[in-house]
Amino acid sequence: MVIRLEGLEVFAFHGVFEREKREGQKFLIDATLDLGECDPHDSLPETVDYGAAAERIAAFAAEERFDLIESLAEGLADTVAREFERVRRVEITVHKPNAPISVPFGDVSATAARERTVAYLGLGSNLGDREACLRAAAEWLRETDGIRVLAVSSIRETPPYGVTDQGPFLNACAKIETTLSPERLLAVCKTLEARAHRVPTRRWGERTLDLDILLYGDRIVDTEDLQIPHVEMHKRAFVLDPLSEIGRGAVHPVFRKTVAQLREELHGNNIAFV
Ligand code: PH2
Ligand code: MG
Ligand code: MG
Repeated sequence: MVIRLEGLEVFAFHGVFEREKREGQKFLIDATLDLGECDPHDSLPETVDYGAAAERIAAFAAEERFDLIESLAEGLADTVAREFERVRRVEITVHKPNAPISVPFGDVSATAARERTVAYLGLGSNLGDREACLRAAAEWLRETDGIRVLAVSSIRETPPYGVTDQGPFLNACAKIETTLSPERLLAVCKTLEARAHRVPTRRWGERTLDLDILLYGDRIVDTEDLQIPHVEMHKRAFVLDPLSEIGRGAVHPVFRKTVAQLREELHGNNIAFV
C-alpha cells in the first residue's frame, strides 16, 4: 500500500538569503508513504492517517528554519519515519517554486528518503562491570532517536576469541528497527562505546563495550570504515549463539543462509551441547 500526498502548501522561512529568512515564501511538499504489505481492512487505525501526516509535515516545515531545501527534506523524512510507525519507507520532495534564481525557471526541488530496516547488533564487554556495560548499552539504544529495540538476547560468558590472553567476554545481541542509515548507525555505536569509556587498545583487545553492526536488512556494505554483514560473524559462536535466540531466520545476504544454518555449520554435530 502506498499513500501519496502532493502539493502540500506551506509558507515558511527556509533559504540562504536574509530576505528569504525575513519575509518567507511558499513551499510545496510531496510525500510518498510506503506502508509495505499493509492491508487496512477499511479501518483508519490500521493505516496512516494522511491528514495527521499532512499536519505534522506542515508544522515541521513552518516551525524549523533551514538554509537548504535538502536539509528540510531530510528533516521531514526523518520526522515522518520516526513518528509514523506503519510507514516502511517515506520519500519527501520539497519544491521551492519562487526561489530567488536570476534565470526564469519552472521549479526547483530536493528529495530525501528514509526506510525502516531491521538490523542486528552484537554487544560485547570484557572490562569493568561487564554486565552493567551491556545493560547500559541496551538502555542507551532504547533512548536513541531513530532506533527501536525489538529484542535483546540473553547475556552469556564466552572465552576470548582471536586474541586469547585476555579476560572472558560477556556477549549478547540486539534486534532493532531503525531509520538510520548504516553509516549513522555506526556513528551511534561509536558514540555509545565512548560513553562506556572505551579506550583504544590493540585490535581485538580488551574493551568495556564493543557494539558491532552484524546485519542491516539485506544490505551489503563494503567500505573502508564499515563492512556489513560483519565479516567474522559466521565464524563466531559468541555472535551466532545469542543471535539465533532473536534472529534464527534472519538471512546473511552474502552466504544466503539463515543465522540458524550458519550456527549449525559452525557447531557441526556438537550443536546440542552449546
Ligand atoms: N570481540 C572481539 C574479539 N574477540 N571474543 C569474545 N568471546 N567476544 C567478543 O565480543 C570478542 C572476542 C573483537 O570485537
Ligand atoms: Mg567486535
Ligand atoms: Mg567493534
